[in-house]
Amino acid sequence: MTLTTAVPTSATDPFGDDVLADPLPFHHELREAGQVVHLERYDVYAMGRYAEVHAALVDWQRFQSGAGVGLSNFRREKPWRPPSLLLETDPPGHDAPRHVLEPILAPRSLRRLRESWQQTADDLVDSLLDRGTIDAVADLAEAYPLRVFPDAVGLGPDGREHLLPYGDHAFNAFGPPNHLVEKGQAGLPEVSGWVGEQCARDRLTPDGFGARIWEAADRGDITHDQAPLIVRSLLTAGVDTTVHALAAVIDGFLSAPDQWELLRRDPGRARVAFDEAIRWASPVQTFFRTATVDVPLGDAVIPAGEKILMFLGSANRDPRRWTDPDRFDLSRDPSGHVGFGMGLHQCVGQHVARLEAECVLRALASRVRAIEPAGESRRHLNNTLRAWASLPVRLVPA
Ligand code: OVM
Repeated sequence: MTLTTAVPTSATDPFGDDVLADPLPFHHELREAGQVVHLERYDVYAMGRYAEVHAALVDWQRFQSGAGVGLSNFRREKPWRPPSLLLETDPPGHDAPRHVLEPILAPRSLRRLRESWQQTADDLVDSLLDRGTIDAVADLAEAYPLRVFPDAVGLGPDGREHLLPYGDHAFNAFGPPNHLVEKGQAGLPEVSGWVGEQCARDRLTPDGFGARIWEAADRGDITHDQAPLIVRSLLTAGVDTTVHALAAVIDGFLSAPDQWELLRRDPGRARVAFDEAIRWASPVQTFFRTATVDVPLGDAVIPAGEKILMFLGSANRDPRRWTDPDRFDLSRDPSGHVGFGMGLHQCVGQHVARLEAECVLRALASRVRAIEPAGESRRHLNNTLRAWASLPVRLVPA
């Protein structure tokens, strides 16, 4: 076999603690090594450059999701849970669930939530200002989504503490079975059992996203068997993602206090600030695809059936695409970033995330003169998420 001799290789474990804690040096190596790199440790391929990652994301025919978007190849291994009808599937099966969920989470459906979500953000920030020094992760980035999103889905009041551990485990499970996955195993039966139960029709309030999914089954747009799994996608992908995205935007402003001044002067920049944070931090760092055919790429060939790890976070800081990519900069146009993916599978919940972030940033911008570091920040390690465990900050009132 000489096929792979043209492919540069790396012996680094991208899911090792050191890389997860600070992935940027590895991303640089990956981009410099070539269009595609073979990762010896897992015998998979990797892409770190914007052009290649973007091209693969929009090429669902040659880069499929149905074999799983984690390291595990569903053609050979049993998935840890029934595969997602949205994330881990390809057309044509993917299409009905996607078409059902899209309008439920579209901007016009979210309009009715804006006023109360803004009020909740205003109240939360007022209470945080009374305390002065807070942990921007626990007290803001976790607290806010947990106040608005489970209600919007239509969950009951009990057991909501399982949401974050479930999402954290699901995102770990896209990686190899390392200590981060093992850490989640002990509590998994209870957490996973609770999540499964909440997807049933009679557990959901009649006015939420969940009820609307079940109504789509009544119309025949999806089957009644599919409805609970689509509700499960909301519970899997809708909480940890927004938590770590909110933490990222706070971290962005900590890294560039002059940008906070810009937002304060013009709170209309809240949306661009959030998208720039998604580009800059890429809370979802990676997803795999599987080659459906031999894919030639420069001098290399990715053989059919092999997994390819796409580094969204690396593409979002590729200097071939972005000027001064490491700078958190509200004056750039971050659109085109791949932090929400791209193409057919692009994040269906992105408008929910943007609305949450806009409410939080507007509440902060009108009340807070400065956000200052107030202690040691701590990373939270996850095989897929770029996350903070703790960001102690002082909120200086305006
Ligand atoms: C899902 C899903 C979708 C996107 C991300 C994700 C855990 C899960 O449909 O369950 O991450």
